[in-house]
Amino acid sequence: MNPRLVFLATLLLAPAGALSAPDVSKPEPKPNIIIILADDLGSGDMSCAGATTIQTPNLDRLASEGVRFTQGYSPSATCTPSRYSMLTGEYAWRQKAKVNTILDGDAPLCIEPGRLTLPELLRQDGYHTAVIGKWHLGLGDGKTKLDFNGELKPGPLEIGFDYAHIIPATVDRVPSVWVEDHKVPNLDPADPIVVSYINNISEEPTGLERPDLLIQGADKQHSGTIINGISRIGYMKGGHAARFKDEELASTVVAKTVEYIERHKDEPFFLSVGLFEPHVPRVAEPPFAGTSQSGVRGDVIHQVDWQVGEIMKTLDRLDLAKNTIIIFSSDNGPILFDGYYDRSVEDLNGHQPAGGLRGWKYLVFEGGCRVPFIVRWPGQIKPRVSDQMINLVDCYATLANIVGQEFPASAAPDSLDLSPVVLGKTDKNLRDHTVLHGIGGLALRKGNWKYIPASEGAGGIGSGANAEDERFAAATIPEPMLFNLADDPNEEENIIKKHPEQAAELAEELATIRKSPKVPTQPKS
Ligand code: NG6
Ligand code: CA
Repeated sequence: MNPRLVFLATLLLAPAGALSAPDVSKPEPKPNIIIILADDLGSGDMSCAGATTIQTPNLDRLASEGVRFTQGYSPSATCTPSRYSMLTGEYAWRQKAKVNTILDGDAPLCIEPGRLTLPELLRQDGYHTAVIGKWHLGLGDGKTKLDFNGELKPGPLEIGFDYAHIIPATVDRVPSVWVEDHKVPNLDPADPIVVSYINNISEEPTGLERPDLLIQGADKQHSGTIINGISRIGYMKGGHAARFKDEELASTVVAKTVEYIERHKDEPFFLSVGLFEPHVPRVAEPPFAGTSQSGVRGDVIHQVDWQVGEIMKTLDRLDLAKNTIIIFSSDNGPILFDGYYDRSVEDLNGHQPAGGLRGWKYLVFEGGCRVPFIVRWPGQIKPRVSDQMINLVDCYATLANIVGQEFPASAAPDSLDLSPVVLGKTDKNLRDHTVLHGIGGLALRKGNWKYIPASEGAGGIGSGANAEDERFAAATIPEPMLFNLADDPNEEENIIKKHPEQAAELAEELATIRKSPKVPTQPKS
């Protein structure tokens, strides 16, 4: 046929708009990013990581559809410094006392407003950004006493988040309320909130006064004002209509998260979800009570799994799964007894929360800092299990690189771009070392060597941690230690006397990293 006629026929038959040149330059839509951080979940707490008395089918599915890192680290063995590092790309201990501690519910914001945090960077790249669940990074400027009846700022909205629905600190600390953007929702002005960590300003009973009212017994530190039958750290008065119910926390996280995803399904979003489990106080929602073979701690891990499953289901329903990166991890390692006599120790039934690793939350031993670490991005990440090292502090540079957003190196000084590792483009260990932070101080892992300097344990940190308590006594390291994790993954044999030169090298390197970030410099992929 005459080519001109072919052209004319095409014109007539073509649907409107089909003749314009194909838009080869049209950028792919930016992937949504959801980081889900559990609270005190151990590297052995998922069934895909060896748990048998606890079942985590949704996490197992997430892992089987993405990469599961067996050498994933939290930057610290406690919450505040870990979350600080994840959002800023900077090790929290560089900030000295401000973020080295575990913050109380009325502590000021520990991230400087205006800082180029990960959410702020993504916001500048066109993302809508939100945080739902546990916050624990402080609220207010610290100049005046925080007033929970007024505007709670600066807070998440001043450091890069467009939306926030959070609980200020931990569920075991007052005030036991949610904060939405700058306000406590459902607050009755006739019943104002008063909070103190020093004086008992409440006429309501404390756990010390009325242990008979408690659904879980508690240690002295957790024996302040009783709210919902649970005594908390600190004292609280008022705000009755705004108080959360412990057995509705997980459902609220799910409801708020689903609502948020539905509202923002048509634009790229970055959502940081802080789950409350399996941190104390452990109260399972009715469908999960008694479902595990490891007591209430196992039950609330089932609740973690359910929440992750609901988020995955929502992405599937809205056809967003393929274009959403999910990172699942934990802010620090596990612990059994952490202030409440909830039978987590007695009911363990042989389960190993840290998968057999030495130590617990608070400590720089592997058990305190090695955490579950799963990244799923369908079609982009080849499903696999990887033993490459990764740290939550790397979320910043890695995600920035994946979405193609540049930032000055000084903005996230300790964050490595591990996108080649995450996307499976290299087998190399681009992170060959990591600094670990616990209540006793710092430690360095380099390759398979692990060096822990001598330290006085909890004495120096002023976190409210009681140094006489055996949980914290383990942070006292009388003699420096050296382990080779390849031969001795559970840090059983201190081989410092056999390898003094190796220990000296790591000690020097730790000192150098303390002084200046990103040393040694990031290896090339
Ligand atoms: C500690 C609490 C502990 C827990 C922790 C914070 C005492 C004796 N212990 O100070 O129960 O609340 O802080 O945990 O007060 S974290 O996961 O948020 O870091
Ligand atoms: Ca934690």
